[in-house]
Amino acid sequence: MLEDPDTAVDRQAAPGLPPEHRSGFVALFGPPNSGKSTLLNALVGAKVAITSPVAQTTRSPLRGILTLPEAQVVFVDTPGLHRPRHKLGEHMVRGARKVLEDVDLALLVLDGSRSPGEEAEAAAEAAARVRVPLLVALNKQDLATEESLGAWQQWLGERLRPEEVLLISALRREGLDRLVEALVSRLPEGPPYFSPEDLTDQPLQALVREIIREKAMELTREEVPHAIAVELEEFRKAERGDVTYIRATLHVERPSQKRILVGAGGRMIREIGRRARPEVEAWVGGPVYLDLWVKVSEDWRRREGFLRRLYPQG
Ligand SMILES: Nc1nc2c(ncn2[C@@H]2O[C@H](COP(=O)(O)OP(=O)(O)OP(=O)(O)O)[C@@H](O)[C@H]2O)c(=O)[nH]1
Ligand SMILES: [Mg+2]
Repeated sequence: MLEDPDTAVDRQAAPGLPPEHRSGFVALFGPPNSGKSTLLNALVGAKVAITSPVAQTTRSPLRGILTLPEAQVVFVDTPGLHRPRHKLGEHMVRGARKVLEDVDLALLVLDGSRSPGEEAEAAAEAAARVRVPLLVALNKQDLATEESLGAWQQWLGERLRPEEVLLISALRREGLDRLVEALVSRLPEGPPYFSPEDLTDQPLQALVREIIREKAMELTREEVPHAIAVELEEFRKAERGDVTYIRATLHVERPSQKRILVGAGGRMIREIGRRARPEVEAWVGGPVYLDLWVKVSEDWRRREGFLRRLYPQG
């Protein structure tokens, strides 16, 4: 795999910090589709995680960094907790649970616009086990009703008794200042973990893969979005002023899905590239040539070897 940037700063040498500077890690966890990645982006003020209307978008934990004068909050976005049906699902849930073992605070993100149901159970089980302060963000307040919020308040009171429940809309960026305040006040004192200009710890290559996957998910339906995995085959960084060449393979599970992703006369795959390119170029910092290919990798979501290659941290 390609290299991770070394972004960590020396925690001993941080001159000019206020004496009560706080820093720490906050897990964003919860059921699929509750808005965790949207919230991460809103908090960080940049798109560091992909989002989509379909559940189970995020596949591996990733960090977004918020640096304030008085604190640095490292948010860890996690895959939605659910009952897995294949090895990829197991990998996702395992990754999310592991994050909860190693953070300073846990923020359970729930969809406040839907009453608690079956999909909240896996999150409730994980939340009941956290050993750090638990806060709850009832998200999507722009869509919520008194009834749905009331149902959540009752459910939370009976099941989890979090330290604080905050009503927010990640999409509309409402309630975020109060949320950040509630989190920062509970972080331990200490110097920052990352440089102030860092927004994420993901390598450029990981961001590019995810942007391509987001666009492919956006343009497909039903099972297809879930069956897509993106692998970078080549990433030739341009010399000054030149074009960066990126070749990626979009893996799908069946020939029918490949036909959809390629599209008539290659129209679909070109559209994916067209949508991905500006965002990729913004991260790369210059012009990019995206060379996208589609390949059938049968039942890859059930194959350990494939998952280990594409999602090595699990
Ligand atoms: N109306 C509304 N929609 C929201 C809000 N927050 C997130 N969404 C939408 O909810 C959907 C899911 O958002 P994501 O951020 O991908 O959800 P997630 O929790 O990261 O999902 P997984 O990664 O699948 O677990 C997207 O269509 C978002 O635009 C909100 O505050 N209001
Ligand atoms: Mg997500």
